[in-house]
Amino acid sequence: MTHHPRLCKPTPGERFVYPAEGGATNVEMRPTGLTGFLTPIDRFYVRSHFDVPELDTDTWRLTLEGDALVRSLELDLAALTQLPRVSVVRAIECAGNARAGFARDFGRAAEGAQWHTGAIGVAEWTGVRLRDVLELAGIAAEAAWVLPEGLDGGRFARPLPIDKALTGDTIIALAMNGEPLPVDHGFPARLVVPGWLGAASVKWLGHITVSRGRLDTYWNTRDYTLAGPDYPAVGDADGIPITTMPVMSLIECEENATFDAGRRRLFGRAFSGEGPITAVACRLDDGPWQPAALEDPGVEGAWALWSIALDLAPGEHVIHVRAVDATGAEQPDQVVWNDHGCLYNAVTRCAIDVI
Ligand SMILES: Nc1nc2c(c(=O)[nH]1)N[C@H]1C(S)=C(S)[C@@H](COP(=O)(O)O)O[C@H]1N2
Ligand SMILES: [Mo]
Repeated sequence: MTHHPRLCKPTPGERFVYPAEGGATNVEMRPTGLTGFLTPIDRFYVRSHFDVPELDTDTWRLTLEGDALVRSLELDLAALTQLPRVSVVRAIECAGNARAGFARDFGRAAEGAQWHTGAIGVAEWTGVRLRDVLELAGIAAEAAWVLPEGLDGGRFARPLPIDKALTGDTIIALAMNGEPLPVDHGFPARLVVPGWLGAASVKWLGHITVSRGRLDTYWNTRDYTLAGPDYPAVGDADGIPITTMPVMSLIECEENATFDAGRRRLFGRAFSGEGPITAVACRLDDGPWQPAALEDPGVEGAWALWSIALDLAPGEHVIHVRAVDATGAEQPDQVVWNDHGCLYNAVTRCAIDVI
């Protein structure tokens, strides 16, 4: 196995931004230039903790073991492709998306890559159900936890409960937007765990343990937790392990973009792991909240597109956006500080210049 020093796909500045403190393996999509509903591969953000491993389809194997499986198994790609093929359109969003908001609101940065709102994407993922793969090994009635592990240098791994693992849209993806899974996104096989933080969707999948007891890793006990003065430690974890992503939105506009005065239509997207988006409202500066038009895609686990026409007068302004999901949850005015800078979802803001 050879290692690439960083990302593999081209990440030109017209389409991507490298967040501060993100290193060479993390890149987010620019908020402008999105056209269709899906995020094209050449715009999809990448979040990798280690160098990208180069894996070979001929030698790649997925091994399954654990005290809640009837038998251990080793599967090659041919064995996976014999299972029923499924395609799902789902968002993957990093738990650290919009982390830069903490620095802006609290005057000090939370640890980690200073993402703006581009660490999210929606793709069509094609592959096989995780459930079908686990059933090949026989799932014991006592099965409680599933630990998928990546084949990257640090063997990134994060557990999920058996119920989530057995949900029909939790899949092992082999393709993304109709292309073989790109190297940066987990070639040849990655997990897709809809609605959950991106860290659950383990890339370069190589090993799965199914167990009767808890299986913890660094990434659900020391990172990807809500930790800090306002959050309790939970068992061995420094805070509350993150699962579902809360309601959040993005504005398809660069910070400090220039607009000509007049009536202008602004576009954006909103997503919640808890359920469909039911409303989006916008306000200019401290003006009244106005409802945005929602394009309901009818796609569970993906984003909704919104737009609004605003009358822009010359001067500096701030656009505010608040999305609401089907559970009634909405983007709050302010978030509570957490040390890892996760789940920032306060009202989305973008400063603009109108001339
Ligand atoms: N093996 C492995 N899987 C991984 C990661 C990683 O570093 N290694 N990063 C996780 C995190 S934190 C996120 S947000 C998503 C990002 O997926 P993407 O790079 O395809 O956008 O992958 C997850 N899966
Ligand atoms: Mo992430």
